Amino acid sequence: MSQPPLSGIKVIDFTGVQAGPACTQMMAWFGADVLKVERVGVGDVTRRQLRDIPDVDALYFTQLNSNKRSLAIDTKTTEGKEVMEKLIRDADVLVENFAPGAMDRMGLGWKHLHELNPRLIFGSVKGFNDDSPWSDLKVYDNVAQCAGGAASTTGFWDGPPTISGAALGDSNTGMHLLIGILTALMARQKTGVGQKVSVSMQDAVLNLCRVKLRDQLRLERVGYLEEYPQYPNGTFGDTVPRGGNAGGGGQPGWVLKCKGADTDPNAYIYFTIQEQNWARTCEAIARPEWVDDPAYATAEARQPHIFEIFDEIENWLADKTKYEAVDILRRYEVPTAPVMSMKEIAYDPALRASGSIVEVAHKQRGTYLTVGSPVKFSDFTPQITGSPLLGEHTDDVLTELGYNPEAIADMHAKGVV
Ligand code: CAO
Repeated sequence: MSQPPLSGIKVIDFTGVQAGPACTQMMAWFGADVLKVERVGVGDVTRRQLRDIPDVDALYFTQLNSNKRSLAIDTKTTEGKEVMEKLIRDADVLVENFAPGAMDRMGLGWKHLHELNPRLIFGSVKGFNDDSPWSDLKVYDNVAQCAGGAASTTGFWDGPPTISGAALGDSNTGMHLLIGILTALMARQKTGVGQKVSVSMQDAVLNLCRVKLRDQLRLERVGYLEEYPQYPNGTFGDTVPRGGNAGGGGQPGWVLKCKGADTDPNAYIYFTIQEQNWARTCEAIARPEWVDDPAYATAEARQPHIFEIFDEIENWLADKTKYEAVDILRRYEVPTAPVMSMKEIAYDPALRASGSIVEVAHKQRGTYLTVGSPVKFSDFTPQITGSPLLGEHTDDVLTELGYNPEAIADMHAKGVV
């Protein structure tokens, strides 16, 4: 392919923190011209959050804003708003994830954007849908994980609701928004008209929790959930409990300890007991007698003492590292993988080879490590480049819009850019 798939698509990236930037970053990876519009002298708050090097853009920013250009401009000034409106007239997509009402307060609500450019697609992230009783709330990732059902179903039954390390509220919402924007771009090919695409973080989390809603309905009908650790020896209330590390499907599984767990907090594997693979699983863990033993032979017979079975498997794992264990178990088709630490992920040669972890150049840092595209194409390889410095492309963009050097200097002097 000579051109990246989204080349020619102009995106105004009016986003901050994680949910919006994750969406526009992926558009940039796929070839769109993504212009990040940021506050003068401040920029996206993540430039300064959790810095590891003084006065240098934080990794939080660099990992979510690669392949973009940056325009620093005060969009609340007359001149700044004029620049924004020029950009909007020529853009395909504008994405924002400000606090509820912020776009309207800036005079850039959907109605006005649509009038300025009927072809424009307007992507918007908020914590909650417009008709939610919580629509006015400011929301970060963990808030959404709680509101979307993930927290109440994550963790152990004797502990509090728990947040996932995966950004289910943030980057996940950005991915949902991206699907919506690409769909709207396809619709525009037929109609010639853009539309507003909204995703609430609560909905994006819920969309990943559908098996938990499935479980709620099952629980209401039969009063128990046979794949949860609470079955059959514990009790169920009227809502889906936290299931620890239980599998979410019909195959029981658990995180099991391997050799070295006393000193390495990640010396574990996930072990799945696949029903149709029970005989080979027994062979793999050197318990061939379990194949025909009535106490072990069926899933129903195993469930009452499933934790004794997991204990036995841990005994088998005690003299094997997680990698050795997986190497044995893979030969018997046991669905399994080591628990990977972030350190192992960062230096994993296979993830590097596949472009899933990449090292990119940055003007202040030298290089930095970041997550590359999780989407692989047969005819296109995303080229990940570093994130822009604040306002790095301000003058270029103003020149492209037709401002002469004097006008640009005047805007600098007034603090508009
Ligand atoms: N020039 C001038 N003003 C600008 C500007 C620019 N280039 N860019 C932003 N602003 C203004 C906004 O208009 C807003 O002004 P008002 O408060 O007067 O309307 C102000 O800067 C701050 O906007 P904000 O949305 O960033 O506000 P915040 O930091 O208080 O809240 C957040 C942050 C994330 C809680 C909120 O934006 C939010 O709830 N967003 C929706 C959900 C979301 O995406 N959450 C974050 C997910 S990632 O963790």
